[in-house]
Amino acid sequence: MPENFLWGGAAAANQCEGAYDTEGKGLSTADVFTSGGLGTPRIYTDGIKPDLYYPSHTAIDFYHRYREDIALFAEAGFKCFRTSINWTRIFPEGDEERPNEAGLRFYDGLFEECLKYGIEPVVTISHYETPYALVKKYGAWRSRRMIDFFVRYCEVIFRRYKDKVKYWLTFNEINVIILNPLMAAGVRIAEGENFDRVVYQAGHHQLVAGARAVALGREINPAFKLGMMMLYPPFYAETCRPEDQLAAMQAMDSHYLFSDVQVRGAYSQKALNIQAEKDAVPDREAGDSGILKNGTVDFIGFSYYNSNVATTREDALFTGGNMLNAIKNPYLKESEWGWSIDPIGLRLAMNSLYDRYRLPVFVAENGFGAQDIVNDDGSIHDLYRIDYLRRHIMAMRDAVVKDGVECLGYTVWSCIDLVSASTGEMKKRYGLIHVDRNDEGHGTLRRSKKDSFYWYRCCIRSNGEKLDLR
Ligand code: BGP
Repeated sequence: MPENFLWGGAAAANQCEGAYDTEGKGLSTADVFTSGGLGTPRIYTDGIKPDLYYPSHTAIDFYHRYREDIALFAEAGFKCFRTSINWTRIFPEGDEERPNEAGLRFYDGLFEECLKYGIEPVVTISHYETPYALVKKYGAWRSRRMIDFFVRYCEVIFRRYKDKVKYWLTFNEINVIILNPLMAAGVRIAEGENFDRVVYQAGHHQLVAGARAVALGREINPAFKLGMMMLYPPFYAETCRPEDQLAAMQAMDSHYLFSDVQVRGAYSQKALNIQAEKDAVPDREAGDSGILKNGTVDFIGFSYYNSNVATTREDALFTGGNMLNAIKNPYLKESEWGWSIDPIGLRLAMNSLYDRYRLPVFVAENGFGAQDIVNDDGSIHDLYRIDYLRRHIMAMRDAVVKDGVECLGYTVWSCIDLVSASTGEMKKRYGLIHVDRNDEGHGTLRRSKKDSFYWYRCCIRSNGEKLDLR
């Protein structure tokens, strides 16, 4: 792999920090999601209900234990650590004039701790946690007022951390707004509303906000690397029937709609047609096209877990998948949660993004959720996770070495066990480091290294050369 390749791990504030009301932090949407499970959706409650369990409230207590955790990341040889800033630590309600100093201090400490070990922080500005007060007062990203609140937040963090953080990602998986607008943007859509109309309007506000943030970041520190982040769901056509091929293309179009704006600075004609067809063209202000043009990104972050299948058949069999249930692919095995395991899909994703945009890509999330067994001696032999990571890293290497894709880094999801975004579970574990905590919120929170920790350390030390299972 290229010299200075950013090997590391990823996490998100709301899934690991806990301390949901500590030192002035306000409530975010993530704090009012109960836990769920496979087939049991998480419930979004109106405020906190005393008799319900909310996994983000303590999560893995990274807030108080980050020094210990970052020391472990350093031991694994991480070159970077991707995490997010909890917006509500900085602006508890989201619309204040002044930030919360205690929240800013927390991230000073966190980033300094990373830098102490030579670990580059890669920071997502908004990862699935909209300030809850903004949801109540303005309907979150439905409202154009969110743009100013978001930009104010960005200005504060860009100025504060300008010498500590170089890599920024604006919105986590921006295209997920079309799949889960509540999680991605704090937007709940009432029955009878035009779903697409609401989603594309809220999405437009995020695109404008993101572009303004990029332009501002560049002004504050021209050395910043400002990226976008999308969920990349490669769609295979089920057959070579032209109709299936068209279905696959159209499935991808709905996701490229967002990245095209962030990379090229304008909606494509096809995107406008998609929106018009659904009677969902967002209201735009006169200055918006200039803002979008002026705020294009430097690199493309994306998450990749599984691939999908597109078909025109109506009786197709579905299985799980990240954020969207996928049609079963008979050539692929699946995880316990039904997500297909497809390393070649990662190579295809990297090629498609690079060929389309000619900008460096960053594999910001890739990993394997599984139940782990802790043996009596404390060891955890997570060979299945090693196998998944190994095969995906090999595919990434092929994309870089054989296909010539420019790739800045790879951050495994996740470096440490944390709360699952879709199910709220702890038992769907992704970490290289185990955390003793269960789905009911019990456990010592003790950290211990899994076999995958040692394996990944070896991979990083050899810059992606040594990927043997043992
Ligand atoms: C991505 C999200 C992450 C993360 C991951 C795994 O879509 O950006 O926050 O959680 O998916 O998904 P899950 O936790 O639902 O298994």
